[in-house]
Amino acid sequence: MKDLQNDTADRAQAYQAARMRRAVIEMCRGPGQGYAGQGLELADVMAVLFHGHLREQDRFVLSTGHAAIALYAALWSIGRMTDEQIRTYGYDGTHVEESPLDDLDGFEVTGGSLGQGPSQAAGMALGERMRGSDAHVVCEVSDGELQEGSVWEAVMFAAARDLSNLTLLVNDNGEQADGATAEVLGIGPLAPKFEAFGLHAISVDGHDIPALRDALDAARAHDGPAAVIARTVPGKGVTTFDRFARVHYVRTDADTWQNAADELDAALAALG
Ligand SMILES: Cc1ncc(C[n+]2csc(CCOP(=O)(O)OP(=O)(O)O)c2C)c(N)n1
Ligand SMILES: [Mg+2]
Repeated sequence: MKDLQNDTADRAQAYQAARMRRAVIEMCRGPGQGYAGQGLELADVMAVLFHGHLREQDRFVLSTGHAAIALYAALWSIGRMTDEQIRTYGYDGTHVEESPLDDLDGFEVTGGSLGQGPSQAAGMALGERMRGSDAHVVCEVSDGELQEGSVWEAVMFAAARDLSNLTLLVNDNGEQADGATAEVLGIGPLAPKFEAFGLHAISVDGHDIPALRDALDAARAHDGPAAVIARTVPGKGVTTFDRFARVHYVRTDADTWQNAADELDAALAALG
């Protein structure tokens, strides 16, 4: 018999992911541009994190500054940002910048300079342990960021200090600003690499909500630091965005944004 509790959680998180995707389009359609691909690809991960996995005392570090749109959507979905706030995304003078500042509620670090989050998150995890807290730190990091040496210093540090309260969540979308990550500077094979550096590594489909939930739970339960490598698809959820799948930043016309909004409204209605 299907587990009713899990079934309900799947549906609730899928619904929240659909809401977040719709919010991502709402953020970009005003200025006509933004990091829509990243917002859409991270929605399932964010739904699992912000609608179940993260507890009050836990900390979420978004290392990939330009993926801030995904965290804005998540914060909006839990009522920590308003419609009015998210609609200022990317405009001059807004606090809701394309790359965020750490003085914004929900943002632990300023992430525009890539590759810094894992070190900061490892420091937070050590600090939480030293003060006797049971807080867990989850740090998102992109595949492109894994080309930064600082990430691997942080991973070695996490292993050396046995930071069981740290999970690295890799957004492995196979792309970076200048093309396919494998072609710019290959980073694989990722799981054996993290294992060799002393982390427990779990690979997962970044759009499979139950599998993501299990992977994050297993990483949290593991006696030592862990990496969850989530394979994601840029622009996931909007079929007309296939042509943007290899585009780091989306700038397009009002009709295209409207079509995306219509498709996501239909997806939401089907789930609601
Ligand atoms: C330290 C640093 N080096 C270079 C850049 C320029 N840069 C901005 S985005 C980006 C691509 C990073 O890869 P990823 O986050 O995987 O890109 P995405 O999948 O979101 O397209 C680069 C190199 C930067 N912001 N910081
Ligand atoms: Mg990438």
